[in-house]
Amino acid sequence: MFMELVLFSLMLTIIATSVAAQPKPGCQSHCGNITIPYPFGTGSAADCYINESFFIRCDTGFDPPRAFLNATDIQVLHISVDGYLRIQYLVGYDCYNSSGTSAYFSTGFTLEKFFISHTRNKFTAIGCDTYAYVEGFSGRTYSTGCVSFCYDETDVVNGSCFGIGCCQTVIPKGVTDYDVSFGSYWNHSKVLSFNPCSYGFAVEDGAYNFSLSHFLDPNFGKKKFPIILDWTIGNESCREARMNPQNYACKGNTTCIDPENGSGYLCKCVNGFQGNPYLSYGCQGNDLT
Ligand SMILES: *[C@@H]1O[C@H](CO)[C@@H](O)[C@H](O)[C@H]1NC(C)=O
Ligand SMILES: *[C@@H]1O[C@H](CO)[C@@H](O)[C@H](O)[C@H]1NC(C)=O
Ligand SMILES: *[C@@H]1O[C@H](CO)[C@@H](O)[C@H](O)[C@H]1NC(C)=O
Ligand SMILES: *[C@@H]1O[C@H](CO)[C@@H](O)[C@H](O)[C@H]1NC(C)=O
Ligand SMILES: *[C@@H]1O[C@H](CO)[C@@H](O)[C@H](O)[C@H]1NC(C)=O
Ligand SMILES: *[C@@H]1O[C@H](CO)[C@@H](O)[C@H](O)[C@H]1NC(C)=O
Ligand SMILES: *[C@@H]1O[C@H](CO)[C@@H](O)[C@H](O)[C@H]1NC(C)=O
Ligand SMILES: *[C@@H]1O[C@H](CO)[C@@H](O)[C@H](O)[C@H]1NC(C)=O
Ligand SMILES: *[C@@H]1O[C@H](CO)[C@@H](O)[C@H](O)[C@H]1NC(C)=O
Ligand SMILES: CC(=O)N[C@H]1CO[C@H](CO)[C@@H](O)[C@@H]1O
Repeated sequence: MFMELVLFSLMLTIIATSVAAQPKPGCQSHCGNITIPYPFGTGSAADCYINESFFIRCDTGFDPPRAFLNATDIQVLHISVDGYLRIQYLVGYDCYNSSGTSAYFSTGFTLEKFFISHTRNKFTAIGCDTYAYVEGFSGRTYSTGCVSFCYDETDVVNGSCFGIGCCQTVIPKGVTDYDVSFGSYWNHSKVLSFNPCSYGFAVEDGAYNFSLSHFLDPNFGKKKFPIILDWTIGNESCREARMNPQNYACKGNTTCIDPENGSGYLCKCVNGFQGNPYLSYGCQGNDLT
């Protein structure tokens, strides 16, 4: 009996997940192992996605194929109909050797329609002679970042990001474009033996654990970390969007949600219903009563 219950709820979970992840009928459902639910879409048919901004470029030059936001090098790892995307992006770095700068890369990207989630990511910098700034635009130009100085390897607390050798700060609300730059006080000359580089990157909360070994890891600058982006439909509130029924994205058995930041809206199946709220007949009650 207990096993049956377990199996039964497992089945429900599987059904709910696969239903929510539905593409538009007739449209390509996957790119490699990434599921592409409507309002996102890929392929040549323009009605497979709600808007050019939601078009996923599936690059079959990779094996397995990789999903990208169109016209960018931003790789998509997961698409959720709950209003977020998980992407991955490059680490920025500022490296030195005894003759001065040896390598520099200012990472960053510009998004048209999506925002770097300010609640689910942190800007992270590591290094012992390190200023790392994030500059960008969120309706107004902003600049934020963090600073880390240390003089001895033994002062760095391995495994914890509390400001000595590693620091984290929040990313402002509504950021659509972001750029990381670096500065140092002594060109790392006082710490060169154990810390030749500063690194800076936005990363999903919990997806990076600092380790002292990253200071001397020659491959750290090639790493990519996951970042959560928020998406919404359009730029209207629910109230405004409902007044324009042809373009209203929330289908039957749904409610409309105004996200905290204001611009655009999201759809959700009403309580007790599962599926993709952006598809006609997408939200179904479970007929198991
Ligand atoms: C997709 O495949 C890659 C490796 O090929 C794996 O690391 C990743 O976890 C897979 N993603 C999903 C959503 O299964
Ligand atoms: C994707 O990007 C390419 C290159 O900028 C552009 O030509 C194409 O129209 C875009 N596709 C969509 C669906 O927006
Ligand atoms: C420092 O790095 C630069 C640029 O990579 C390189 O040209 C130079 O030879 C390096 N100097 C030393 C002392 O390694
Ligand atoms: C750091 O390097 C820059 C350019 O290579 C140089 O102008 C500056 O004097 C150096 N600063 C220190 C403290 O070594
Ligand atoms: C970070 O450390 C925690 C606790 O040790 C662990 O649960 C988690 O999986 C680690 N995350 C990564 C990305 O290594
Ligand atoms: C720091 O911690 C990591 C794992 O958390 C370990 O692999 C590494 O050896 C440690 N480094 C030092 C210098 O203690
Ligand atoms: C489609 O794109 C335009 C221009 O980027 C935007 O103003 C509009 O709100 C978008 N529509 C949706 C459904 O996101
Ligand atoms: C919403 O987007 C449309 C089309 O892109 C634009 O004409 C309109 O000004 C935008 N409205 C607001 C409030 O930004
Ligand atoms: C609403 O849910 C009911 C019950 O599952 C279903 O029969 C009906 O087709 C749904 N309506 C729409 C418009 O999706
Ligand atoms: C989608 C969204 O809410 N965008 C707005 C978030 O807030 C910034 C600044 O407050 C606005 O510029 C965005 O348009």
